Amino acid sequence: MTYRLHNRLGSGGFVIQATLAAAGIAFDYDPISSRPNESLGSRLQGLNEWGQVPILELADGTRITEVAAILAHLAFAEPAFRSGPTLWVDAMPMYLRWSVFLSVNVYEGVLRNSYTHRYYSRIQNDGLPDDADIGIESAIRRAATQRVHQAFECIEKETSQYNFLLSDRLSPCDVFLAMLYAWHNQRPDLPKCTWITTQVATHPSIREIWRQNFHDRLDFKWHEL
Ligand SMILES: N[C@@H](CCC(=O)N[C@@H](CS)C(=O)NCC(=O)O)C(=O)O
Repeated sequence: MTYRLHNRLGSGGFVIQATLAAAGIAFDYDPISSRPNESLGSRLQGLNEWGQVPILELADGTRITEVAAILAHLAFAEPAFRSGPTLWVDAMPMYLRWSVFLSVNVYEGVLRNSYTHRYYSRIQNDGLPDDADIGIESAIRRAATQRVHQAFECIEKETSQYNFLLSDRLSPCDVFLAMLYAWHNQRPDLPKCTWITTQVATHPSIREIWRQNFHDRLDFKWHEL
């Protein structure tokens, strides 16, 4: 087996699981058990000091973390990952731009909603006075949700000439966007992001993987549309 994907069901490794499967690339799946929004435990710590999934392990034992880095590696290393029959990386510069944009501006914003206490604790440690603590968790969540929404709006505007992010064909970036958009706390009211998410969740090569990961975790059943 060339690749081993360490992930927790319903987590960011969905993107890697779905894109490897869509590209027809064999991999071994190591399920890490824990609940969403909870720490992933000592076994994971041994694999990734930062304590997060996904982790893609290569044949030589190298372990790559960070969804954007894994997507970049696979696009460079695997022709089937970038040139069909399901996934197409039609423009490498834009592929790098949008996968990193999704990581740093959207995924990070989603984490502020899921793990708000991390950002809050840091503020407390910085010595803000007590009265600044009132309502700060909900303020962080609201600001993060707004910022994530703006990031999706930016993507819609900047890619308006195409159906998908890079072209009129599905790319791994679209799979990444779909997961993050489905996680977004707001009503799915951005037309392009909604359309891409529906295409990804109902894609014949992806629908079952979406169901396994998100059926029990997301109220909105994108894969049943
Ligand atoms: N920047 C990372 C974020 C990965 C991430 O936040 N993964 C979550 C699951 S969706 C996680 O492992 N959370 C556990 C934790 O942070 O303790 C990436 O792009 O891969």
